[in-house]
Amino acid sequence: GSRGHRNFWPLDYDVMTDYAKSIVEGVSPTAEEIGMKDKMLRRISTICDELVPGSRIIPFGSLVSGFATKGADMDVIFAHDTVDPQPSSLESNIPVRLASEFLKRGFEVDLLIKTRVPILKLKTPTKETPSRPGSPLTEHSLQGEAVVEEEPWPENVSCDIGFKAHLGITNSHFFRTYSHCDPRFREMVLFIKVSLISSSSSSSSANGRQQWSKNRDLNSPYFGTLSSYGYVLMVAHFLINIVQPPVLPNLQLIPPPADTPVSELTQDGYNIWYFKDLSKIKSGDLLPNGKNEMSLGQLIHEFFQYYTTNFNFVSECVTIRTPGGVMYKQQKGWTSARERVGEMNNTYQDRYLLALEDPFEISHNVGRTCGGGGVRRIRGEMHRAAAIIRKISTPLLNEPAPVGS
Ligand code: 3AT
Ligand code: MG
Repeated sequence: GSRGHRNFWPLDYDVMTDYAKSIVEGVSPTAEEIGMKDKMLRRISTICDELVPGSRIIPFGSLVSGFATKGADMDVIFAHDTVDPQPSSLESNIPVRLASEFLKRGFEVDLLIKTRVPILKLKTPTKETPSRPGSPLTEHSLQGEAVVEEEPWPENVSCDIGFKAHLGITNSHFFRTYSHCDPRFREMVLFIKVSLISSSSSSSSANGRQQWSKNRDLNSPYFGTLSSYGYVLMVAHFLINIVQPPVLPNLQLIPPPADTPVSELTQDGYNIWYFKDLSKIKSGDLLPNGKNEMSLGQLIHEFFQYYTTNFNFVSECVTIRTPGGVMYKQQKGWTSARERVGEMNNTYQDRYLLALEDPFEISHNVGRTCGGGGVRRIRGEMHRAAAIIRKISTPLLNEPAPVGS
């Protein structure tokens, strides 16, 4: 802009760092909440096992990765050895049966089938609003005898159940390992989640000091922006491949020991190897150029600056595993949108306006949910965030610039 001198100011990130830390602390779930969710998982697991003996509930997502904010949803996979991929009727369809069961228990229930794999969205009953009669499933006359619970459920907790074991479980543990490498990774993810993207999970935490957070609505893959996971990839890419010296080592580039079991090497045909030895990771030996000593505030600022000025959204692809971390859409053939047919014969769009390569399923663009408007809004908010940080980090704003002439 017109204030060309601003780049010569040495920025002081103390205020920003303190601010970011207070936000992170404010949105982190308490030990009590984590315990409550563990217990809920066990109860849901028991219900599923009663309905489909031998089935398992496997958690993943932010509860596993450690990137959960207060009130975050729970993500689980329903796993069973003999799930019929082509159910012969609505009644034999496991997602539908589970939906019906939780409806009877007073949950709010929604079954999404337009997604790549079906997702059953559950929300525990609240005292004020018992299960809504207008819930989509009642149209298929799935309600039955209400089940009386021996113990009330914690109110207003959401749980998404997926029906196909997928790399989400692996990638959640992958990022959990990464967050053990350096606490700034989790802090950045949480700060960016609440400051920039979150419209649901942070609004309840009502932190009056948030300056740019109110319902920015940039975290809605269903409505043309990005999933939380997408933002995690953007932060990881920045900390592994961009900032110098890197904050995080590239765990995928460290060769596996010869005796590594195949289950740690490949899954669904994808290379899922990453280095998992926490004691080595924590020793710092994996960072040949020494430890990055930047403050949290500076890293957040540089993150926003990178994505608003250096990263080329049109031609480049965010990648974690690639040495050097630079990849072009052209190299991946990610150039024009195409339609695909999903598991339930539904079609969905693959778009490449924002290209985020999944660390394992490298043919999958995690940013495919982003439309043109979504990308513009995300970039706009990042711009705004960078400008705010620059402002609050510029000391002695009213004095003449110390450098330049
Ligand atoms: P929230 O706390 O829910 O905001 P999260 O990390 O749990 O953050 P999501 O609920 O959006 O994120 O997704 C749950 C997990 O599913 C996270 C990741 O392991 C996996 N996942 C989500 N989106 C994708 C994707 N597009 N590709 C691959 N894995 C994904
Ligand atoms: Mg989640």
